[in-house]
Amino acid sequence: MSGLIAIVGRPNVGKSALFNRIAGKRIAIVHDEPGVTRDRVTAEVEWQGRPYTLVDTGGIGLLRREKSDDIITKAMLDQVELAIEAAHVIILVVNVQDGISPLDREVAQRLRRGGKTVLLAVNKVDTHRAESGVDEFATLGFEKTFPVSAIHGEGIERLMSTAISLLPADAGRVTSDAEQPIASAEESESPGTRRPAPLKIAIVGRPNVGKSSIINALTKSDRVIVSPIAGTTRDSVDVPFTVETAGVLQSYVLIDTAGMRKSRRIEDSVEFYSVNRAQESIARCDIAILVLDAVDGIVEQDKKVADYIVENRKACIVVVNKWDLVAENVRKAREEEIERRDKKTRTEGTKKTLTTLGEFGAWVQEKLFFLDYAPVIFTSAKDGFHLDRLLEAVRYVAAQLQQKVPTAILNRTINDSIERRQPVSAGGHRLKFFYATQVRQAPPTFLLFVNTDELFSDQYKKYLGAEIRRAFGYEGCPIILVPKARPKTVAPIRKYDPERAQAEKSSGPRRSAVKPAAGKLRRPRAGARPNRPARITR
Ligand SMILES: Nc1nc2c(ncn2[C@@H]2O[C@H](COP(=O)(O)OP(=O)(O)OP(=O)(O)O)[C@@H](O)[C@H]2O)c(=O)[nH]1
Ligand SMILES: [Mg+2]
Repeated sequence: MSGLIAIVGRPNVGKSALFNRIAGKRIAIVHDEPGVTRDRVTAEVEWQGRPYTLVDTGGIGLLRREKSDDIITKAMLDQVELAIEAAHVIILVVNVQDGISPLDREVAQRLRRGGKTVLLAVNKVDTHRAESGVDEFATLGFEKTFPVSAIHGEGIERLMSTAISLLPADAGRVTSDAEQPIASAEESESPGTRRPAPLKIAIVGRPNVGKSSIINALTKSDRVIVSPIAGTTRDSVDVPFTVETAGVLQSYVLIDTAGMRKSRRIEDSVEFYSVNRAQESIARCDIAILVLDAVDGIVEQDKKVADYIVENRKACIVVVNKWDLVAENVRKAREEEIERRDKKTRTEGTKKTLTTLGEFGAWVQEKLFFLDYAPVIFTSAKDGFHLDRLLEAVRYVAAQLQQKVPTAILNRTINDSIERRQPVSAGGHRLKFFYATQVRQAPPTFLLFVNTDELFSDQYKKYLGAEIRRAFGYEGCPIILVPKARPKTVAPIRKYDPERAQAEKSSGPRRSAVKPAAGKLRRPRAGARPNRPARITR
């Protein structure tokens, strides 16, 4: 059973601070500047054993008549309307230090018309003197008034106990597209809940490439704000999302993030925090979707974001969005190319224009060569082009992240690779491999026992990584190879050990992980084959 409690109020009254205080962690950006939170932020919270969904509506915006043409304000107003529609209990936050503003009155009026249960939280009651200002708010016409200090955590207990008691007993989970409850990974992993944690997918990229549009298109809702103004998304917003394929229900949390700009262009501290939160989102995600703009191509900042994904060793899918804007030109170029080919008019040495998605994909991978493990998908959030492929890629990469390579097959693959290409010796010493094992699935991490790790060059690491990829796929995932040297103090296994020889005589040869004399990996049992999965097709 879960109900929905929405926090509403005009900008800068302390909604986000209250949200954080109740949710118990720093989720929303709190900043002393009006209109900082522009999207709703949702969290699944528990108060005295009762689970419910808490929504920070992101400010009711300015008076309609004051700035009716401001699209962000309008979008914000729409979001609040949505939250009001979906909530069981609404907490209206006002600021005791400002007194009642005309906007408070407008909001209160709108809420009273809405007919939902409203609790009035008079915030910033940090001093005794401030307490006397609380009575003034009675004129807003709400029965239940709660003086609180979100920053100091005062009065929250009383407010929330009342809010919870007012949730309808049968309030089921809110399941509309517009307001699905969020189940964060940590919560899902908590003991007692058996549900697997939904996969966290961070949508990242430069400002204005269409990150929020992709989320809205995938969830078929207006869950996050989209606007042509770069820098619309300020906070990271978690959007729960469920898709059913072939009868299997998959749950994800899509994380909308702020566009990341060059740090020297960051204009204010709010943007600094936004970018910070976007980076945090990459750090906590399972898969990062790097969104590029088809019209702009790949610019320096795209590479920076890509770099950040690689640094964090995250699985990744590259999305080239706004394909609708270039599709027509690409189609024409393709026709011309075919015509040229038919007439054989292309002269030697002329550069071939890219005309197929496959060619474009290869070009993107070449440009982002350090992220070349990521599949490239071309989409249009506007007309829905290839969004199904994007979902397919997400499913595929998620499955790759769960792959566990049997040790025997892994060792045979590495052994064969070494046989095909020996490591180069340095100063008379050659790198020797003893044994390999997969120690982690996400990201796929392999421990390689070697004689000396200093001899394991980056080049050879790259070669072995590529060989593992060739054998097992791991498309979309970085492959991490960790060489582990045999400690110098440990002597190699003695050539002759009478006790061991005796034991082997009676029970057959004992399996040994380390075989220094052979200098190569032990062969796995015959018949074991690497199962390389099919690639994602564009
Ligand atoms: N033609 C076209 N326009 C798009 C597409 N996706 C997004 N847009 C437009 O691009 C603009 C920016 O979209 P947003 O979704 O707000 O971009 P964002 O990446 O979330 O931007 P920030 O939050 O500012 O970083 C809006 O005007 C969208 O309507 C697309 O596939 N095709
Ligand atoms: Mg956005």
